[in-house]
Amino acid sequence: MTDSVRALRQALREASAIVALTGAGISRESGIPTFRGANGLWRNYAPEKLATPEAFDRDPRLVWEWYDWRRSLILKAQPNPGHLALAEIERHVSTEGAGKRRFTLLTQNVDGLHDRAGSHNIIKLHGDIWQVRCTGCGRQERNDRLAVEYYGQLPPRCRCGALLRPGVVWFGEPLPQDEWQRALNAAGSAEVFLAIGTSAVVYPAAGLAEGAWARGAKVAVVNPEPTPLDEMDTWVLRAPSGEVLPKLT
Ligand code: BJW
Ligand code: ZN
Repeated sequence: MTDSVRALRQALREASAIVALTGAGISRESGIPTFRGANGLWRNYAPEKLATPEAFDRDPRLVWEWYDWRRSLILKAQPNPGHLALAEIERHVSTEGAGKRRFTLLTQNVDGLHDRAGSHNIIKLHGDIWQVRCTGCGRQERNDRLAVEYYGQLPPRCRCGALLRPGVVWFGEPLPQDEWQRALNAAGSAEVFLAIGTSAVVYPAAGLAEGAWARGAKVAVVNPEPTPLDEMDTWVLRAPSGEVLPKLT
């Protein structure tokens, strides 16, 4: 075990408020592609170009096909040791802490793998791929299959006649207000802030790590590649999260 891993493990045992922010990288070892980087491409489209209201307005069928492709990968995937380790850290904190210690998981991911791994205190900053919302009447529903099977056609339509859309946050859209407020509160009082598997280029989520650091939190970055957060430099663990996180439990 490296010195950084040992020191972080000790800090996690002692901290009364721990926050983890996860991104697509934590699900990479479950077989789910990240957004940025070569393996994120789908039919030659960059994901950042598809996750926009403009792309949906232009070609809702194309955008739904991309979400259904991602749904199909997630249906086949299992939580990996990284997801499981975060659930285990939360369990430790809540049992040993007797209500005095807090663990909050902020995720930018929409895949639901943290829920399936057994985490409870999860704040989903960018929505949920299994949630669907009507662009007309605003009605919401959940389903757990491919949209093309569930609705029989792409793009699916609401009973009111308007298009249904994935219940996720696209570029240019505000994050859900309640989740964002809770995330700000958690990050603002974190003693240890873990940034795991995120390129930390998408705001406002990336700013949570900066905010926590500015208020004195120790920041740990878990990522095989460099990120802008490495500058904060309490601990930088440059390895896949499925390898590192189990060492912290
Ligand atoms: C591993 C690994 C392994 C690999 N282990 N790691 C300030 C400055 C500039 C711009 C802005 C700003 N504030 C806002 C903006 C605009 C914009 C933005 O940030 N743009 C930047 C890109 C420049 N932000 C927004 O538009 C946001 N909304 C907003 O600000 O609203 C304001 C508003 C207020 C009031 C009214 C109206 C508006 C919304 C952002 C929404 C982002 N949505 C997406 C899609 C979600 C749905 C879906 O999944 O389809 O979110 S885009 C995509 O990026 C997705 C991700 O959650 C997000 C972050 O990506 P993530 O998770 O970091 O993944 P990658 O692929 O980037 O990185 C993976 C990492 O894993 C890499 O570092 C690898 O090295 C690593 N890795 N293997 C550990 N095994
Ligand atoms: Zn409707």
